[in-house]
Amino acid sequence: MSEGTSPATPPAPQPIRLEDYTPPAWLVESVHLDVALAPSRTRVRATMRVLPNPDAAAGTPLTLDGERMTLLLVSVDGAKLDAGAYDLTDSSLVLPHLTEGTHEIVIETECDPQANTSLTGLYQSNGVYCTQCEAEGFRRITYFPDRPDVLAVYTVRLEGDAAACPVLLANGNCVESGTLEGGRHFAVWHDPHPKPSYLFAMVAGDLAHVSDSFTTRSGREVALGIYVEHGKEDRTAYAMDALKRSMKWDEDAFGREYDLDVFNIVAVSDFNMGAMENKGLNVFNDKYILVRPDTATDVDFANVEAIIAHEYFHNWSGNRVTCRDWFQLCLKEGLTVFRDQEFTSDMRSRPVKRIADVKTLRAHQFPEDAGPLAHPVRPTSYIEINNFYTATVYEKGAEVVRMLKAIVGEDAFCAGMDIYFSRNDGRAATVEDFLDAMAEASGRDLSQFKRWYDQAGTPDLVVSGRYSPLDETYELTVAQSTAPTPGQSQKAPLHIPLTMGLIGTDGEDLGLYLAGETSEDGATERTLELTQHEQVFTFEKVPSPPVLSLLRGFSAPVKLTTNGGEKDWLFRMAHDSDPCARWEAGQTYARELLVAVTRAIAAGEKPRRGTRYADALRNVLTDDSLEPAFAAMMLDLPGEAELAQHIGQDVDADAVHAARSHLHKAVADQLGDLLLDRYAQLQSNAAYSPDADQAGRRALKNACLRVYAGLGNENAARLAATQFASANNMTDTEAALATLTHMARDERQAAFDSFYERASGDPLLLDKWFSLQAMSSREDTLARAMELAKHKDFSLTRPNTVRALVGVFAGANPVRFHAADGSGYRFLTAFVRELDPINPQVAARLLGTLKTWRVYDAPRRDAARQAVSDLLSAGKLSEDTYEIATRMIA
Ligand code: 0A1
Ligand code: ZN
Repeated sequence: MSEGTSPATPPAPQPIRLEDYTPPAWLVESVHLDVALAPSRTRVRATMRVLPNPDAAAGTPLTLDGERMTLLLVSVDGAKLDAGAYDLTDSSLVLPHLTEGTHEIVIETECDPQANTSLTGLYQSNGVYCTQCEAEGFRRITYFPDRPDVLAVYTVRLEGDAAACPVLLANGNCVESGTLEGGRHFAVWHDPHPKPSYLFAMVAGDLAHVSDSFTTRSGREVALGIYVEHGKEDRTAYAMDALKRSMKWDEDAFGREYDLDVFNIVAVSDFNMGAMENKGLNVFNDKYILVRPDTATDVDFANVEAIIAHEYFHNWSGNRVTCRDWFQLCLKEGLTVFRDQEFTSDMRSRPVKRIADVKTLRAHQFPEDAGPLAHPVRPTSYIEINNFYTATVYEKGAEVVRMLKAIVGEDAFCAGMDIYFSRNDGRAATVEDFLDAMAEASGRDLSQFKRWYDQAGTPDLVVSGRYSPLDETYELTVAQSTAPTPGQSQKAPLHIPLTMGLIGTDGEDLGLYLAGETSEDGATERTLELTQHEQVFTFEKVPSPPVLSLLRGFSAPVKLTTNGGEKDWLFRMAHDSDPCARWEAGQTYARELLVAVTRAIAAGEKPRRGTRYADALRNVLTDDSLEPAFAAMMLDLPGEAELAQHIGQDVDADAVHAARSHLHKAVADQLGDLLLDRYAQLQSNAAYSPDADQAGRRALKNACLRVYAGLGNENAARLAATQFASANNMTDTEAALATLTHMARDERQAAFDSFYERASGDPLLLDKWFSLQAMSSREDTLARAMELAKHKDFSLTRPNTVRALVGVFAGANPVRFHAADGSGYRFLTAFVRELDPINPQVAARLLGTLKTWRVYDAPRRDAARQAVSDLLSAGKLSEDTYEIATRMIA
């Protein structure tokens, strides 16, 4: 650099593109890893047999990915290489002169697990060594072609201090172990199934363990182990039970059997995501393993069950059949989410699970699809792949599988799954492989359906129905469109399954006779297939004007507008035979009411009190035929974030909050005594069980408390404080605190202080303490969050705690996060800046919570843009955070 010139700006990170995919030039047959564990100087000796890929261009150098390690030695076929014989950069090691044929490459490296706060590669969590290799963490353990289409057989020899690391685990089966001099010991693990490097795992430390076993349907005895910190063994029973149920379910529902002698799970407290499906050695965020009635809520129990299942199901959808490249991530994730959703539906209530999934989709994926971070289920480019573990890839990916099933039918879907698994077993597959299997099994042309993978954005369906009394027909006109998303201005029509019914005046479903069909159908529900911008369906033999019930079972991830109104919604809240559509009728009514209240408040007019809506909820509360969990969902008003999304532009977060509080209070006023009666009836002295029935009753009881608390008065505070004091399970404790947290009353402080004492020394409880305060709608919440970020129990190196405080504030407290003066945004971006050098992955995810900023009004938009611009100009960011920040304000 010459004097007087400023340093050159580093080049902007370059995206990786799907269209540039080329097969690997070299394959790896086998890898032997020799790992000598030490906190700051762990040595890894990798011995691999490599051979040219017959499907790739010959004569290409061998490129190995690697970063953040010290290279100690490279040898080829027994001969050590001089530094001049290879090219070493910050991110790769290239061996340019390999001749054709098979070679043995030996590489020795050293890394520093203790200093690794990014929690990818090899790191320590509370003194336990563990690894996280998805997506590209293996390249921090050794130099290797770290890409999912290079599948190798792994043998791992782990050596460590016997006192510090009595437990030594890796993938597969343990084939040897023994003691060594100097207080050290070793274990050798062999995994016979070829796998990509992202599924590699090892764990070493002083852990307690509980064991059990499972016998597969062909008689293989599998030893099951769950490893946890000492003293936490009594929180593992539910996870173990869920694991055994998952193993059985995958045999029954998908014909998939487990394929090793051992299945181990390790729970660690510091983990970037929920859990990881490493072959035979799943590593979990301990939040999703450790549950006991006094430490975990019903929702926590349900999450444990679902995530255990999810990771286990990956053994086939992800591990046996893996992904060719990271653009195909939905192939394993969407499919596995679909499979875990089906498992939960079979274990619990199918309608309640479906509604819960729709709520999740609407809360997380719809806003993503409508904002600056929108991307297709199969993205076409990325800078940092870790930024694409998104609601779109996971949840919308699962919806796409569900729609496919609706279109091809149950039998063809099952046949297609069998073809997919058997044809691609041991392969790195693509979305096309999946669709080919389904097309073959069903005989259907899925070329238009494939657009769901490539086109971002949530389609809008506008539907109008017209009854003709003269010829007793009902004509349904359906138009579809999708708004432009970043990089995709033109949208083509999608192949959409629309499940519907017509309800007669007596509340009974009518038989459906579609004009032009030769067979007399008469079924009361059917799935229409939309393929064009606009389509008309005519139903015959309709004796009187029906009420239209659309999107039953939420058959497609779309936004729906119909020409129905309040009368229809009320009718369907009472009569729709499809629980999902019935719930949706209530939500639609409440949403429209809330929009009207927001407008009235802004115009200085007297807002409506929702009398008819409250009457409909009264019916829900007194209808004993309803499942309590379903009734609880019916009682929930749409959230403020969802309303903001629904309004879509120039949203004033304070007005939305005021409107929702107004309607909440109005409903509480009108239902007051009934809520108290139901609350009292639902109290139970039965011993706690996390099963769906009991959990459903608690959900309804706590929904009564929550709605009643809309009164915000002394009675409500007393009720919540009494529940807090007398609760004998965490579900009730947390529900009481979640009610008190919004109040400005003495009971609140007393309860939080008492909970803090109880949480002392228990990180999972402390995280609840942080998040219950961060979600408070009180005006002083930001100030409190700033204080809490300096609390002695808060730490930037613990992702769960960061998410509990900052993630909850930004993601679940719209009125305070979207403060008009931008203070919430600045809190977030300042925090992200501090966290970025420590843990870029978590920092980038946190920044993603800003993705809805464009729907807010001008002062908020200006403040959000400014906060992100300031972050970008404040100094070098990680690629993870840089990518999110630039897309956010592009
Ligand atoms: N495949 C895991 C999730 C996961 C993804 C990435 C991770 O690190 C970047 C860790 C875990 C799953 O779907 O459960
Ligand atoms: Zn997954």
